[in-house]
Amino acid sequence: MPTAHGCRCVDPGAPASRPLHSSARFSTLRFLSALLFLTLAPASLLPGAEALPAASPPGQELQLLVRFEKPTIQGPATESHLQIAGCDLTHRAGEPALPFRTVRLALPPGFTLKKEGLSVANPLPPIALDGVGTLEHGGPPGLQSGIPRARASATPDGLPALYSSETPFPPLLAELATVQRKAGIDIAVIRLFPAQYLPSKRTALFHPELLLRARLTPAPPENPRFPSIRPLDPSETRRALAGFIDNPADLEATLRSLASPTSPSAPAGGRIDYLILTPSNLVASFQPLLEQKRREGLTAATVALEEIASTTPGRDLAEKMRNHLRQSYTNSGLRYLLLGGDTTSVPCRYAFIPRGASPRDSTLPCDLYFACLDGSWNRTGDSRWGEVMDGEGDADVDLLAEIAVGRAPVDTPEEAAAFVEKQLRYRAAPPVGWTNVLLMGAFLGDFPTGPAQGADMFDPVVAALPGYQFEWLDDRPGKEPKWSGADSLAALNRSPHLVLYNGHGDPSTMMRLEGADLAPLSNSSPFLIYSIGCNSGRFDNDKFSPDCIGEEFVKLPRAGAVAALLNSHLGWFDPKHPLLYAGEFQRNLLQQLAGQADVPLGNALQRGRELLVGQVETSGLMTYRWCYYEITLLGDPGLRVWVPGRVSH
Ligand SMILES: [Ca+2]
Ligand SMILES: [Ca+2]
Ligand SMILES: [Ca+2]
Repeated sequence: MPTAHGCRCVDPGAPASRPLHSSARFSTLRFLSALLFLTLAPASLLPGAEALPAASPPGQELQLLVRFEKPTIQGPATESHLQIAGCDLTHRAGEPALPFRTVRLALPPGFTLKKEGLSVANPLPPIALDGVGTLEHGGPPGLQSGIPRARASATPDGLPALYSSETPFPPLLAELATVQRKAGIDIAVIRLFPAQYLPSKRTALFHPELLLRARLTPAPPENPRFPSIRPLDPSETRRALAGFIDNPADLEATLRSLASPTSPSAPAGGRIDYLILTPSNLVASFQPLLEQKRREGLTAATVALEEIASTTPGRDLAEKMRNHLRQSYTNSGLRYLLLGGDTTSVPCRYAFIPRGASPRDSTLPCDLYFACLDGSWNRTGDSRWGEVMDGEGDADVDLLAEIAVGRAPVDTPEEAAAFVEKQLRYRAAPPVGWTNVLLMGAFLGDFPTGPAQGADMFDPVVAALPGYQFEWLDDRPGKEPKWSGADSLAALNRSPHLVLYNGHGDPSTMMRLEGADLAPLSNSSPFLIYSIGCNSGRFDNDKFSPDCIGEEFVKLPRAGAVAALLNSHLGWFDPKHPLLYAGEFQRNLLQQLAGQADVPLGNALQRGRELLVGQVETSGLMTYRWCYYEITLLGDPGLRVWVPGRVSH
């Protein structure tokens, strides 16, 4: 695959999501952080949702009563927002931004949900909200050329019927986003709208309670080539879905009905919690990491890729690897996968999201393929994986992971040994500056909505990390860089624990550094990086091209990063509300790390990602889907991150 380099044109007429490639010009937008941050708590942690007993006959209808706190109206009357605790906002081109609550319902075996099966009742009369003003509308969901239809309806002028209508919008209070499967259980993802807008009157209706009814229908037959998989141990299903679904009592009933009357016997081939897939010449280099996992109580194993290539069916090596993982998940209890090599030896899968005129701009390296193990990920059987119709039974492709996945982007035994050494040293004791966070924010550019600053995305990050100290490299309030690569290097050498970079990037550039600038790095403890910039995690270079800078950070012997969370292609933000898109995924990961004791990095990444599954689009330019697919962990998915106040040795 070719890699994308250089500058992409910015359309000054489109207040849209923007890619975070480098070389944009640099200014300040006071960011409405409170307004957007309200939406973030996992739904299951929120008060106000209670599952009601299933209607008769059992198993064919699920009901959920959801109560909502009263909305607040924020912003100027010409561009206001309705905010409701526990709700996200829609971001649809030209449409008024409205709060919705993502509901995730575990379905009983053998049943599915279609959109016709959804209905909503209002147990209480709606409350009229005056003084709402004109709600801010979503910008066009991208700026790439070649998609004129998206642009035509990108403003309210393109949707005259909606804005002149006397009918409350949206007309339906519930919308089926997708039916997914995780840990053997089907999960209906539903958007529930507690407020409706009356554009012609600039008022709204608020529904303080909504009773969601999901009438189920028989599930379609399975694809015999990719039959359903279940975890070896039913308790894994309970663990995987805890805090994620809104009807845990229904799940418990399902698990009881599936439970074997006798204790499960040990798997014939032995249990494998943690697996490294690597070419045979790197097996020995990863051995110390296996031993560390065993000391942590996991059963760990390495399988040589050559063995999988010769024994496992599949149309190519990536599919053979995934078929092996599906077997290992079902038969051996697999939970973690480390891809032990760069793409020259351990292939990635390329996912397809139509985004622009060029196939290059629609195809991205996507290790999520090895985490989401249901179905084939390419039901249509063509050369495009991860399309919205590539799930089984005409459903969306699998978006909910069975296992946590990371990649060690190494090519040689020496590189693998250096990678492993940093993993072991990081876990041996808390890093030197383990409560220190380096925040790097860069000016993102001038837009029709005003200047945008990467540092504005850090407000929720700071709130999510109590007990940490923050060092800032920050261009605000100006439009010129206030910090240089030398400043970056000096701050990194003070050995912070977390390094967050919110600015533009490309395969060779991040934090105003290039790969060749990293040699003087001498941080005494390896740090953890999260960058939302474009392409700094573009790990799929061919053997004639240099690795991306994110790989260089992770590969650097002794110093640099223990792990990096990076975009494998374009990163996206909203110039008016920079947190949107890539920043939300970053914030979610940090909330996951800070909120739980000893949560492994790969699990934190995946849970943070999956809490945004209600935003993943199936049409338009699919900006959330793009972010969802591309965030890549270069590092050990089982790495337990040191968190102040939540230390275990
Ligand atoms: Ca799945
Ligand atoms: Ca396909
Ligand atoms: Ca590479």
